[in-house]
Amino acid sequence: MTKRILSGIQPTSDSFHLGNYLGALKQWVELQEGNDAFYCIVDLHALTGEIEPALLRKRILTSAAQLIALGISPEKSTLFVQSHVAEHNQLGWIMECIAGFGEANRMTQFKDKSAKGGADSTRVGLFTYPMLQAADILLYQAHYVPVGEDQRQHIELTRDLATRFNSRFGETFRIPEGYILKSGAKIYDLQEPTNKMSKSSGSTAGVLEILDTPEANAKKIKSATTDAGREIKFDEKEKPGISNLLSIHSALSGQKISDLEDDFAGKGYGDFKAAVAEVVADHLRPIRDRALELLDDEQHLVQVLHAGADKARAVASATVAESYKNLGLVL
Ligand code: ATP
Ligand code: LTN
Repeated sequence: MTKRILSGIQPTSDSFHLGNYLGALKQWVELQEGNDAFYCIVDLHALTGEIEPALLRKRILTSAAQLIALGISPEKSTLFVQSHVAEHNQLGWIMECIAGFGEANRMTQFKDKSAKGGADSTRVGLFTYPMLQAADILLYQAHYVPVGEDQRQHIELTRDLATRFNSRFGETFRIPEGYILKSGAKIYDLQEPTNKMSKSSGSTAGVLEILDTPEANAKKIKSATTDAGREIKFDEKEKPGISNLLSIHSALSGQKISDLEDDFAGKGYGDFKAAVAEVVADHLRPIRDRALELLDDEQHLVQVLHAGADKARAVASATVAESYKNLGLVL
């Protein structure tokens, strides 16, 4: 049966990285086949951090270009920008009025991020972020929400809010389920292979970016941290660097890790790293080229996003109307 899929990604970096791609976006592409998928660039969520207008605009467009380039088809899926569909704010407010202060205060992402920034630079919007995320999901009556492990708590909150609303005001929302990849979904920083590859890691030396040149990425792979041994073997404890490179190769080439270990038996780290660099370049080159081509025609890109927003709005407005009616608001 066709399932409704909804997910979102923040436009908070100049380029997505390989962790985003292998941990999340590759699944988005797979899930658009045979399902009714809605994919959203959550620009309003990005306003909860530092706001740089010129940079934000550029990053929203770059995000869209990359999503299309890596395989999200605007014909198969509904690809849109959150701020183009005002219903997100409308239902977001309703969710804020359903959520308890205490339960919002238990969100670990808020606790982590606000602890880093300190009280003075923490915005109220960062606190209410999960209620807007709940609205993103519930507006589309999603069955599944493909996300990384870090989003599990936000999905649970979304389910709690929907259940509470339904039982208090009548059946309005589908209760969504997280669609969370188990092992193998985590790609680590090449320089610090015990930390996840992350856009906010401070340095990009260990981050493979989709929009980087193949040469730049090859250089990063060649200087990836490895242990002192010389065996190409998957052992996350003793050999986190080599294990990470094996995971990357395997995820992109489709070859089993055990086969790769056999292929590289007796060869050195240099040969192995060169092979990883080649696999990465082969996969990312066409994505990068297509994204840059799409960015050349900004007007067309914006048109595609507006068309997506029209499709999204049709679904979202029906949900808002239903929730308003059930709340007793006069339509
Ligand atoms: P930040 O460092 O600001 O938290 P991020 O680089 O982790 O950002 P997000 O925008 O939080 O990226 O994540 C987008 C999606 O990519 C999420 O579904 C997340 O789970 C996934 N993801 C991010 N980093 C990795 C990684 N290293 N390995 C696998 N999946 C990842
Ligand atoms: N919080 C998510 C981004 C996000 C999202 C969503 C994901 C905002 N709204 C709705 C799934 C569904 C993150 O930081 N990865």
